[in-house]
Amino acid sequence: HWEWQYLDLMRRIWEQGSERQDRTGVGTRSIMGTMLRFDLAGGAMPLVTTKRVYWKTATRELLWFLTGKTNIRPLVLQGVKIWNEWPHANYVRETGEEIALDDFVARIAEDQEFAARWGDLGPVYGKQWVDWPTYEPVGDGTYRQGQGVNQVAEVVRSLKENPGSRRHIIEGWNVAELDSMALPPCHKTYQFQIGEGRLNLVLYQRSCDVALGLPFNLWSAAALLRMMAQQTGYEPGELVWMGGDTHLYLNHAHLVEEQLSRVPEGAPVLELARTPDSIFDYRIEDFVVSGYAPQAPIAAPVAV
Ligand code: DHF
Ligand code: TMP
Repeated sequence: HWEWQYLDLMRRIWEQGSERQDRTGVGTRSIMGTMLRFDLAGGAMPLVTTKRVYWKTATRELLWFLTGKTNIRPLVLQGVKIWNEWPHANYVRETGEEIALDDFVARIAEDQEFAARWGDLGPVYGKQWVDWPTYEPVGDGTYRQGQGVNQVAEVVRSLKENPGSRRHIIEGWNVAELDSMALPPCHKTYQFQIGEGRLNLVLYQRSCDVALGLPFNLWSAAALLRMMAQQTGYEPGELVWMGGDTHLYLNHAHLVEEQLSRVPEGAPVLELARTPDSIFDYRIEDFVVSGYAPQAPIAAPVAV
């Protein structure tokens, strides 16, 4: 079962990882440089079964990236909570007002102006993926803003027009804009490749929360690969996931212990119910999962 790769990684980090103080102050055990591989033939998906993973939430996040939006309000309005902590922490830091997370999120939902001011994460994934900023020299030594680059559309085009290329890349790490992002991108580089008529993808993730983030990241990368394959007419191939600092937070001990006592079950399959006109036209109803009977959820706090 593919999922042993995930569980083995979790065990290896917990037992052999080096302990590090990290930005959040929680502390981690960590291994630098890791890899997982999955074959997506036949609709198979790397969807973790040893706890319930909210794959619809992860899919909604992916579709939100593809809209180019960076404000959490559209997620909040769909009940997706995974990005709420960062704008909240920013609000509390900047205003000094000790508002509870739930009250802050309710205001984001109710008040569009408040959301515009306080709900934005800065130029994170969505912005860089579909509207990477460019600058053109004016001639007098100054620059003006040029047309943004839609990297996702470019990759769809290059896969069709130049399938042998080794340059099918979507990059999130815009060095010039890192300082204005709530979090610099974790899943930062997507490289597609055609081999033996199949579409493969290497994802490089510079920093990985194995307990909370990774199940989402694997699902989303596989879903993106499937969508790209559908749009370009290739069969889905392999997903190769590469991690930089791959870690477990020290306050996830209960999750690690519980999850490592469980055994993977079943082979969930994703069907794309429709072929949308473009990579930007998918809707949540297009994602139909069968064969997913996960074990019980395991809640754990997210390090902010
Ligand atoms: N920070 C940290 N420390 N770890 C992360 O994984 C992380 N991920 C981010 C932003 N910042 C992060 C965006 N993605 C959850 C999952 C993914 C995610 C953020 C949070 C999470 O809390 N998952 C829980 C609950 C999911 C839910 O309620 O919908 C889970 O049990 O999977
Ligand atoms: P960092 O910016 O200090 O590396 O912290 C980011 C944390 O969030 C780190 O624990 C990795 C985690 N993370 C994921 O694992 N996956 C994700 O998709 C995101 C956004 C964050």
